[in-house]
Amino acid sequence: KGYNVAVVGATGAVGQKMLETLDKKDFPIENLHLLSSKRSAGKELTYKGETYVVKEATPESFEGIQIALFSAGGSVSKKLADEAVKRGAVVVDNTSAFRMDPEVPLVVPEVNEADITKHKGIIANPNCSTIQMVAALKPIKEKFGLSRVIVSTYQAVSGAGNEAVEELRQQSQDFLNGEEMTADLLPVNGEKKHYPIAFNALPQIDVFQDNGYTFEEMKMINETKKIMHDDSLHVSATCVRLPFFTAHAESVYVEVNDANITVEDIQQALKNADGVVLEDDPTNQVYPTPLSASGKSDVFVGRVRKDIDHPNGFHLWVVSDNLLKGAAWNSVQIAESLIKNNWL
Ligand code: 11C
Repeated sequence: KGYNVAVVGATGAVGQKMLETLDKKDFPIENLHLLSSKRSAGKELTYKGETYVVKEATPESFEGIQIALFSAGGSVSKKLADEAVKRGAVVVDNTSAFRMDPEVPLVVPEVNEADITKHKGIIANPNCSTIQMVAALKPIKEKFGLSRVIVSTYQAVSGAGNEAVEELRQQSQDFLNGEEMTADLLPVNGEKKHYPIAFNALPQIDVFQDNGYTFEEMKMINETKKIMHDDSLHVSATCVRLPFFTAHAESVYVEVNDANITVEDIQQALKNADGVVLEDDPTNQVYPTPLSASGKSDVFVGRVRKDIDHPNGFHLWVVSDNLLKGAAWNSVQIAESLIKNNWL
C-alpha cells in the first residue's frame, strides 16, 4: 500500500534531493504532489520516469495528503503546515519555523526516534549542521556521559540554496579569468552587505542575534539540547561558510564525564552507532572530507583524538552531506519511521 505524499519546495536544493531520496529508498507512494511557492509553480520535474508539473502550494493542495514534506522556507511552513495538518496530513518540516516549539518534536531518528510519538501533526527536521553533530554525539553521551561541546563548522554553499551554488560557480570563474567578482547573495540573502565566497571564508551563516552569535550558531546550540534532552549540556558554536558545494564538516570538541575514557573507547562507540561511519586511520591518511561524504547518507567521523591538556576532552572531525542526512534523508527517515511504527 502506498501513501499520498506532498513535497513542498520541490524545485529547491533540498526538494530535489527529497525526490531522489524517496526514489532511491523506494518510499511507498500512491500519489505524489509536487508543490512550491508561486514563483516556481509551473516548472516540470520527473519522478520515477514520470513528468510532474509543480503546482503552487495552497491550503487546498493538502486535501487527501497523508504525508507532507516541507522545505520551501519558514514563511511557507508557517502559513501552510497547520492547513495541511487540519486536512489530515502529518507534516515533516525541514525549516526552522517550529523546531523550538515545545509542542513539536525535533527528531534525528538515530538519536530520539521515540519523540515522534509525541507529534500533534508536525515533526521538525533539525538544521543540517546540528543533525550530523548529534548523530556523532549520541553514542558518546550514551556510553560516557557528555558535559560540554564546542563546535566550529566548515559549511558548504548548498546549505544556502541553489542560488548560492551558482554564486560560487560564477565568482570562481570570474576570479580565475582575472575578472572582478560580484557578490549579491552570501553570506545572507537580503543582508546589507555581501562578500565573495570564492577563495574566501565567511564567519557568518544567517543573521546576527543580539548576543553576537549568528542564528545558525544558536540553532546548533538550542537544537542540540532539545534533541539530546539535556538543557544542562554546555554547547557553543562558530559557523563558517567555505567555498565548496556539498557536505558540511565540523571540528567538534567534547568533554565526557569520565577521565579514563580512551580514544579507542570513543572509536568503538562510534563504530557501533547507527548512521555513523568511522573513517579514522591517521597512519594511512584516512579521514572523511566533504568530497568523500557527498552523495552518501551516513555521518562520517575521523580524527578522534584526546585533548592534550584536558583528561576528559576529545576532538572529532564530523562530515556529512548537508542535503541528504542534513535534510532530505533525515526527513524521509522520519516519514519511514511514522509508517513502520504506525505513528502516522
Ligand atoms: C546553511 N544550515 O548551511 C544552513 C541551511 O535551518 O534548515 C539550513 C537552514 C535550516 O546555510
